[in-house]
Amino acid sequence: MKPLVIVTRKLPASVELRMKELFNVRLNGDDKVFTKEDLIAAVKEAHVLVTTVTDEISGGVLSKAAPDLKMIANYGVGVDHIDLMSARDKRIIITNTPGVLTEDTADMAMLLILGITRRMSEGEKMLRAGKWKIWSPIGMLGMRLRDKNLGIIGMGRIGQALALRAKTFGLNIHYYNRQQINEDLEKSLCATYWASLDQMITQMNIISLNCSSTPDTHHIMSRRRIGLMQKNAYLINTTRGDVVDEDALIEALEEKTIAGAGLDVYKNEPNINPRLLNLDNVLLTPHMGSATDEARIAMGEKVIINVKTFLDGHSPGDRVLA
Ligand code: 8YV
Repeated sequence: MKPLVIVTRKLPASVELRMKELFNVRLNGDDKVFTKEDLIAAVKEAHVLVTTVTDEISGGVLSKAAPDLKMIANYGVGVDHIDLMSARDKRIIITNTPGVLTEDTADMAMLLILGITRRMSEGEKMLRAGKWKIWSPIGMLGMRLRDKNLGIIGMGRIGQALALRAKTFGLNIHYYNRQQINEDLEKSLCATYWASLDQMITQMNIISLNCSSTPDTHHIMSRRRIGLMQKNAYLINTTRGDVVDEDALIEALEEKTIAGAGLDVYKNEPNINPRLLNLDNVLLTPHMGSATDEARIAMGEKVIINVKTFLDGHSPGDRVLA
């Protein structure tokens, strides 16, 4: 009997087809999201579990895993929904899909920067509601990007890809990162490193969150740090909701102590805080940074390669904890 691979969500057709050719796979035909009970049943039966961001693989779920569960191959980069320490204790290998969604997620961050500073969503809503009466010299004014300061928190793959784009739009690139990136790369991105995140925040017109979500980055944009932002500054988040204190952000947006926010990710996805929905100074998208045909197929390819490598007795390239 070949090892059983259970996939929790419906994946692109070509990915599922290849999985059927290669593995003894159980797909999720109707794409019904697994409940906690479904996940427990899956970890009791599978040798390999293919998860996504919508599966909460807690220590509780993993405590029910049968010894046969050897691998969790995540479809996506972020693994904050998986209890990594419990997985390590149980010697379950975790893999993810880095690299193949970098460009698309950076595009999304750039789109949110352009969209919120030029009030795109607000303008479109006004037009669709039949409220656009006449062109006005003082109507729908936004902020020009050229010569403004963009502060990138997290200068990894996606942060760097955003810096490249933003440079082309004339933004000055600043960044905060666990480690300063190498000098050549810094030069090529025209990026200025800040050792103090607090100091960087006070000087920025736009702040973009591009760090991964870990216990260290939880609420990295805390209430206090949101309070350090300029009144005309914007916050962009394409990583995970928990890197921002969402309640404090909403208050700042309501009280207009900052200019606006472009958000692709939220605290309790897909349940969006209704106060956010009532605001005009936000541009909100439903966690779609990697939502291109190309990225989603490439993510599937990565999962297939990781699982196949593992089942063939080798160490997969994208192991999260080595
Ligand atoms: C994915 C993401 O689509 O890769 C990530 O971490 O945030 C998304 O772009 C999602 O996580 C799929 O699991």
